[in-house]
Amino acid sequence: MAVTEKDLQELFEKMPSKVQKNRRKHILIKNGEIENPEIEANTRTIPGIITNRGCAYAGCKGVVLGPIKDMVHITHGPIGCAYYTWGTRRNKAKREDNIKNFINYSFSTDMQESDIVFGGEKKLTAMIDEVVEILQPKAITISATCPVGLIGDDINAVAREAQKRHGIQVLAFSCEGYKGVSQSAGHHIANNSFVEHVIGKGEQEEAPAKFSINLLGEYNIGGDGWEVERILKDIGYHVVSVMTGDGSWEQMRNAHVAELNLVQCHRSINYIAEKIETKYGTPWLKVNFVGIESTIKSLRDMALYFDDAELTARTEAVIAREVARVQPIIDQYAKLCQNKTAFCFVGGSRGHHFQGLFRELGIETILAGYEFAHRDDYEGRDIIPSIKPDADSKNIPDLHVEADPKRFRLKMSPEKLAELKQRIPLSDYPGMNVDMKEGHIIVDDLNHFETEEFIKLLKPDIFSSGIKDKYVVQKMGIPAKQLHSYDYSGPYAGFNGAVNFARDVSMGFASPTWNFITPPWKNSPALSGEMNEG
Ligand code: CFN
Ligand code: HCA
Repeated sequence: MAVTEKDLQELFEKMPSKVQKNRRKHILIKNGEIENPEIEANTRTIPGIITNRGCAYAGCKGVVLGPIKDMVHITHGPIGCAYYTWGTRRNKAKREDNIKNFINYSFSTDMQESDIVFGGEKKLTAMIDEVVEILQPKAITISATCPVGLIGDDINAVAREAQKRHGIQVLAFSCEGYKGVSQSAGHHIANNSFVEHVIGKGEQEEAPAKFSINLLGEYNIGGDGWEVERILKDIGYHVVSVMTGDGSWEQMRNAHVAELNLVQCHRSINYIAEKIETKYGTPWLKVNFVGIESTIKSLRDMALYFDDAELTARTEAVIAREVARVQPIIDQYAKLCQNKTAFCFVGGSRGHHFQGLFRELGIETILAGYEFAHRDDYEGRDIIPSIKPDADSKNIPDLHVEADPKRFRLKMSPEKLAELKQRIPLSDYPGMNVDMKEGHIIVDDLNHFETEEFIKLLKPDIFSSGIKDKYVVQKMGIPAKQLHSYDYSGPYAGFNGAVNFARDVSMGFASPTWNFITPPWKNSPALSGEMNEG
């Protein structure tokens, strides 16, 4: 069943008029006849609406900094903020020789009422000294939570002093939760600091091996990064650094030597890719390792970039071997998924990335959207050149970057790069709106009310989102697959990931649980559509 403009109208009419006016701009029915429809995104959620969004602190500390294993990440603020950004996002990290791993610890100044009244700087200073004495990290981050900004603690001054006192890097992030309108502002704050203070500060001058790459915007949720690295290493790539899944400060400092930056999550890290190109001359390539087809395309684009006969042959050999191994297994699972429909609503890039994998299983995404993506994620930057990818600059000042005179090295001649950009659009990427099918719905910052209304209207076979709405949806009798934490399964990226995803999704459909749940519309003729029949 497709949603019509009339259905949308009825849905909007249930909202107060001010809310209606706002939400109309965030919801679209895909209509190919309207070229490039505008969607409002990256704007403030109406207070009081139940949204899945998080805050700037979550985007900075939880998403971008959190997975870096050899830095101690201190949350200056209440314990809840520290705990939430440590225990819920799946920052998986392996032990490595000569690289410390603090991922299993959560560090917080645990601010109390007296710290709010009298200031928390002394407590923060004492905590840094304690951390250095006990753990001897090479670098520390301090992230500010809301109260810190409100009482005016100067975390930058504390960091500067600590850096002098201990001779290690101490980075302060003014990522108070209320900055910006979502996590997205926090990504930007974290990235700006990395470009200024971490990347390019290592000793290495040359790439340590042929085909050296950085993997940007891969956060290793459920081990995705490990699966991608397995494939890349098998083909013959050398991974200099990953930002930031199972990431390391030591490795990030030498990221400038890589010959190519791969960008997996475009939302959270496009800032870095652009800045590294300007500062160190490293081109970037948008990739997507979610789904078999996208993985194959990404690997082939990379081979085109490096333009080496042996690498290209190896790429094809690995693709052929992997597809032969996984496709028969996926085909078995796909039998349970044919002609099913999905909602796919995640924070940033995954709302788009997982649609391909669903489609490979025979599942069509009929409603999708992002919590906090920007217009370029929906509409595609190439389509609207006036929209800069870092539209967050209206909240967070953009970092001005110039070529680093000591470190800038053209990784490829301008002629060769220009020619390649023709063949593989290195910086051109279609937004979600392009891939959605006719009549399907695109919703920005989907809220709880709309979730329930769209479920009743469209009755999807599977709902994919996060922890905040999963159980409401399951109680409506619909299997819900978390695409943030993967419900503690995974990896879902690469070839092995596609098998895991196919298994988990088909298991969701096959579960007898749904026979024991009566969705609300089964007992309500109006909701089931029975009243309209005959
Ligand atoms: S791992 Fe990434 S892929 S980083 Fe981003 S935009 Fe979040 S934490 Mo949740 S799952 Fe999600 Fe993306 Fe990039 Fe994750 S879709 S909301 S801030 N995200
Ligand atoms: C965050 C982190 C989160 C939350 C997931 C969810 C994640 O936004 O602070 O809502 O289920 O992936 O861990 O996006």
